[in-house]
Amino acid sequence: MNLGRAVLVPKKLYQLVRGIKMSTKLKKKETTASFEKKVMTGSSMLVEALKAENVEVIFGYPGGAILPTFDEIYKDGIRHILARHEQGAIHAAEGYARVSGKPGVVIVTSGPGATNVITGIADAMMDSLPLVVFSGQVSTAVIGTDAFQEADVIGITMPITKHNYQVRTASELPRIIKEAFHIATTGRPGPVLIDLPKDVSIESGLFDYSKEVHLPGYQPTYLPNKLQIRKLVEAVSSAKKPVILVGAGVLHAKGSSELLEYVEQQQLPVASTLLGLGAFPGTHKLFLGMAGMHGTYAANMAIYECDLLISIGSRFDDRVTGNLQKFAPTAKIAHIDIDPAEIGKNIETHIPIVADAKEALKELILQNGRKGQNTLWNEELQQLKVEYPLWYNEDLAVIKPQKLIERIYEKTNGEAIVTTDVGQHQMWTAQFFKFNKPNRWVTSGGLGTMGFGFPAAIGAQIAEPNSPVIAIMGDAGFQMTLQELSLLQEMQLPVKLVIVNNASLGMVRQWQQIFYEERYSNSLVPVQPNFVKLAEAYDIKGMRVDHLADLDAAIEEMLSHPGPVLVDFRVAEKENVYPMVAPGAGLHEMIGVKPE
Ligand SMILES: Cc1ncc(C[n+]2csc(CCOP(=O)(O)OP(=O)(O)O)c2C)c(N)n1
Repeated sequence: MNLGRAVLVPKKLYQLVRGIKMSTKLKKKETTASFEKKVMTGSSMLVEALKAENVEVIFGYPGGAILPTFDEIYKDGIRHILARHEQGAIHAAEGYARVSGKPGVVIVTSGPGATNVITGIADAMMDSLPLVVFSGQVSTAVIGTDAFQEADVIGITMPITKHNYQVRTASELPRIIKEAFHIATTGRPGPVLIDLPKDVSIESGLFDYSKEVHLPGYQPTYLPNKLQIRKLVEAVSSAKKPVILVGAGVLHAKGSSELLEYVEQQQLPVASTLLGLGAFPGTHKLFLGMAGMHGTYAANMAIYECDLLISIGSRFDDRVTGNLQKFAPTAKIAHIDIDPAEIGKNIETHIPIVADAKEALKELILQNGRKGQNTLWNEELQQLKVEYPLWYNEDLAVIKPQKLIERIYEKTNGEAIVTTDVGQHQMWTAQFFKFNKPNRWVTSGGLGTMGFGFPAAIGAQIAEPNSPVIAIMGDAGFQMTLQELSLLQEMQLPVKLVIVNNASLGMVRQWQQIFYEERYSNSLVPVQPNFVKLAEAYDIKGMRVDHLADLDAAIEEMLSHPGPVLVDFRVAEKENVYPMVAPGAGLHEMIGVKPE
């Protein structure tokens, strides 16, 4: 039965929000080899299309509605990683995408399989990660009847995907897959979902995998408007207190070397968002550190006092800005972003530049504008870096979590790929691990998803089998997706699992201590599992470290072990992340800037 074109759910609102710009021009892009046209089933088409897109690995979990596709995966031999929970599969795909720069591909079944990837889809949407997610669906004849394992995945994922499709005939599948990869990876990257009813995956149609995508309504703007660039060049020339705020947009655009060149050309100080870390070298003299809630004093004061703030690929997240009324009150704001919907969303912008970050930076370098008179400002900021460094009180016996991160940084020479979960350990890692290279830092920023760090590390290790990968996690977050120990055991990936064990939901405990008069409601977990035995149950080396005296040797043993290792580091339980911008405060109103 041919029902004509796929049901393209009207998504204008979301298209606007995520920068899918309406235009009448035709987009043509040649990315794939031409594939022979032939008649085949929907599920064979899916596998053929993935090969045409040069997909090397799929993350997924099978079930009834997607069985024809898994049968095809079996016959074809295309690499599929069987996670132990769909959430594990999608976070692994996110880690893979973050490190490789390629789209992560996920295949799950209908109903619970699909709903189990919702958190990951929302996470990828918030952090602009390219994913193509296939969800099985019940047959077209029973859609809408509450059939077994039916869920309205199109409805559920509408606000958390860059686009979604429900396929209605096999012959439209090649076009849909082609479009999905194009949409996921171009412009501002994001997740695209394809809902595939079982009968469509069984029926036959003509496989015609075109080289071209025709999406007249989707035309991301890559090249900057030269007049706007001119305005920015002039603003930089006349600025006395300029600062750059760099976000993950620079990483997505692969624009790190251009950023470095531009910064050195103009001698501009740089602050970073959480997700932007690594886009600019963390040990560079002009780097001020992370800005925002747990940012450095120098970065936050630079933003508060600057007269020109140049945001490149950052979206002025509330964790970065603090109280908007008090944000950069005397600054002219320039905002470079590929997504026009971000410009002016949170902050009034004086120089908007809709462009790919790399292209905009290339143009700025080319213009080679007159440098601003900011030597004094740069010196002042250097002084702030020296006077107000990140700090913690040392202890002679107990392992301070900050110390743990510092020592891991030093012992890996900062070369490792580091993933984190969400909480205090995440902030300490962002503060104390200096990322000098792009795409070594994998964390859940926008959604703040506990359970992300471990599966993301598996995906990162699959993307880069020869690089050291360390997952730094809280005791609570690790337990949200620890079922993937089974996958780690099976694959024997050399991922190092670091549990920063403070026997509590640390970040929650910190907020309760500071803002809820120490009423620790459901945040203390004094009874902890035996993580060593847990690791050993999966034939993974397990270690526990209680004393500072054993810290260095334990880190060395962990790093030199050829296979996977889990280390339960028992750290100081009541340590807080400082400095901190309390909710409602401005960036200049940080607490805990200096030791008490
Ligand atoms: C799925 C999910 N549930 C709840 C939260 C809220 N939350 C943020 S941090 C945190 C505590 C995390 O504890 P742990 O993993 O031990 O890390 P720590 O803060 O101690 O380093 C919680 C509950 C969240 N971010 N994600």
